[in-house]
Amino acid sequence: MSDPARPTGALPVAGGWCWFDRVEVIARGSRSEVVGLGDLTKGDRQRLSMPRPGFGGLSMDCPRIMGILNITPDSFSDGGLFLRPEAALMQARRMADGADILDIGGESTRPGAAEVSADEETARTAPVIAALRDGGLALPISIDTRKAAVATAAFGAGATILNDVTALRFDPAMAGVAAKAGVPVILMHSIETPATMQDDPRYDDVLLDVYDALAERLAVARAAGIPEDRLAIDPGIGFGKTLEHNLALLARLSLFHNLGVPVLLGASRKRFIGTIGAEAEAARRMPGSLAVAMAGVAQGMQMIRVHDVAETRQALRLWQAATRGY
Ligand code: HH2
Repeated sequence: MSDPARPTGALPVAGGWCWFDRVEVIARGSRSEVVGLGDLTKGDRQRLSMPRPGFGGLSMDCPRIMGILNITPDSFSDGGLFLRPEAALMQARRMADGADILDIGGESTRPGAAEVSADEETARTAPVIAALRDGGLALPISIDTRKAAVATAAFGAGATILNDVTALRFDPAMAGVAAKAGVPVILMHSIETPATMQDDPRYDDVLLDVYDALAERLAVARAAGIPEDRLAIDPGIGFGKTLEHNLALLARLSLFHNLGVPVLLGASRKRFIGTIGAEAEAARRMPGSLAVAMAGVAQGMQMIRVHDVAETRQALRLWQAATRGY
């Protein structure tokens, strides 16, 4: 909840801007049940309410905006726009105004996308990251890649966060590289590869399957030497998910706070926004993207990954002011 009429005894969600005074208990094969805080163990209450550690140098007590820079010819909404280094730099500088993090990627992971070689992906991303740092940009930069070689080059050029849409599954060297670099890591849920992930994806229970898979990836990351206070998770909207799957996840995003780490939501301009919002053109899905981003903020999502940074900043300022009442 984010209502100012907050009952005594309500607890903060992850030390942030939302609160809760009841929880929904969800289990496989049985109906969910809403219970009061008194029915939780002390450990449960603590895990859900304690402040999250800072991530990539950013405190997690207010929603953070991650601006997307795709240096690709074929990304689903901005493919080709920022492939030239000068265009990429201009867009990065434009976004740096309202963004808390810049997320730079050199390979499209849209449904059906073909793999790009590590050399090509590095050539697209590392020089732009280096030029941004040379120009004095101080914002955290995440490298959006599933390949260890690309990540290594990006860290060398000045990236400070790893964003892996396969949660360290794709490249066996990735976990070791991230542990050694000492960078924070975003573990996103996905299945298979972009080429095949939308071929009839199935889950027993999408919410609990994604939750369990992320719990398993967190354990793998910790075992590889990446400490918990450097990990964040993301349910991976649109990655091996149908419209129904995406909506089931969005309606109960707050479940993911139970994994004890910051949660990122990336829904910007994705296909389900076009379907429900009746907008075939991805670049025209900003209004729907804002609505979904604010729905995520209302469930305590600590990071929101977006294409339209200035518009999201404006929406967030207004969401915050209108829910606070001052
Ligand atoms: N979505 C995309 C890429 N990377 N990373 C995280 N953590 N979460 C996401 O939801 C996510 C992501 C896909 O979107 P985009 O980068 O706009 O497109 P493309 O993959 O076609 O470059």
